[in-house]
Amino acid sequence: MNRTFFFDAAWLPEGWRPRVRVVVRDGMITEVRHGSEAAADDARLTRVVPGLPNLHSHAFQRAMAGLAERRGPSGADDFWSWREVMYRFLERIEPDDLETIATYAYADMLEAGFTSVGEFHYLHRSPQGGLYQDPAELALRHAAAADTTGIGLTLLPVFYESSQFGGAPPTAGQRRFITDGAEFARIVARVRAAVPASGARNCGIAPHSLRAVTAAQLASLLREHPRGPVHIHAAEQVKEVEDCLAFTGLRPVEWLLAHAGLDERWCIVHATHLTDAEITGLARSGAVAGLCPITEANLGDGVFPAPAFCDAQGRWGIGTDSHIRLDAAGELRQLEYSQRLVHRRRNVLARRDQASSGTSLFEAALRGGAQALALPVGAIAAGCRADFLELDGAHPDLTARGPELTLDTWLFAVGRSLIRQVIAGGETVVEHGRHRHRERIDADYRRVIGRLLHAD
Ligand code: NGQ
Ligand code: ZN
Repeated sequence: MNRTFFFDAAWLPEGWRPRVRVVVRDGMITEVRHGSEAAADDARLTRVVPGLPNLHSHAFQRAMAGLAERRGPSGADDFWSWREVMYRFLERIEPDDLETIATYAYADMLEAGFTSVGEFHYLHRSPQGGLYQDPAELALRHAAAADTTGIGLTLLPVFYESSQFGGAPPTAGQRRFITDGAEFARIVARVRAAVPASGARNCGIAPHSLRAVTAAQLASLLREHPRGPVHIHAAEQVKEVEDCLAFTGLRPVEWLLAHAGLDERWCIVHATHLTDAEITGLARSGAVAGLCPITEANLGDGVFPAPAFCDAQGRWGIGTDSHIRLDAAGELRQLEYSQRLVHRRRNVLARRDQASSGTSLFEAALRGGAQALALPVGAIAAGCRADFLELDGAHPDLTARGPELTLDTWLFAVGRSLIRQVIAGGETVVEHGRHRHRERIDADYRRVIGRLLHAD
């Protein structure tokens, strides 16, 4: 489909420019010109920025957002007790349920400012523990949800084999995640065939964590999949760092740097607990740190050492992980605010050559997100997918402010409700802040969630 757009002002790779005209063919930008005149049939938008890539999602967890905010019997609630609640929640999710939940999550993501997503997908088996007739049944439900909503998708099938360092057998709660090497290869091959790579689709692999995958399996996965994104959870919890040290003599990121050949293919999800040497090593590797600030705050993970990592030119992007709250501006605000609270300073992540905190944060997250998803996204430029957010230029908080204050105002002052329209792959998927299929998506979701929560 071909469309032309005219933006009063747009944030291009070179900065804010007035009167920008954009030509889109088959969902991709073919031409960008600023200082132009509008043509009669251009779609007209006020202030426009690229949609943000979301590099880390477990879509099904959206349905349990808000259900684990109650004190447990011991009063010692932490990441691991949350994980038990999450394992119980996923017990009875069937394929249709998963598609409905993922569709709901992706529609919410689009409304929240994310136009592409990396789905770190580990629910492979049925509730009874068997593989489906199509071993990629559940993976492909995410592709269907992406088709329905219009979001760009990099699918990352997860390899999961053990419950602890040293290859300890999986627990009963983990039975739906487990595959052997051959089953995993079939899932990846099936996804690659059913969801061909394009400007809006890609497929990588995700060894779940150093807890869940042995060193030998990781080596063979990397041999068998020499190209495409590789995502892994690492160094999120202090206990995980201690267990890794006890078993291998190295910390998780230290181990990955020494043994996994980290480079631009990799996304290290969380990377919360790092030594100075790990910070420099990870930054130099070219891998992306997959930060999930709102989930990390919700789970009590810790605070990422962002100033040192940014000083070392480290690359990072944003994931929404558990989807406890979907909000692109809110993720970047949380990242900056956690730094302000720890360091008792302001504008901690604003660059030396870019005074605006909002602009510095948004620019880094666009670049890191696009790299981690390995999709042509994250910029209003020829060759990129046409993913645009219209921030309401007529909003009272924006009218008297020049474009260069738009990102600071969005991230820090107004938030998610400033997003009026979202264009994904050239199509208008969100208007007046609502997904175009919102009514049907909500109705389906209400039906599914009612059954999942009240089945017994
Ligand atoms: C996950 N989530 O895979 O959904 C994990 C929990 C684990 C986060 N780490 C399970 N935030 O790490 O074992
Ligand atoms: Zn995760």
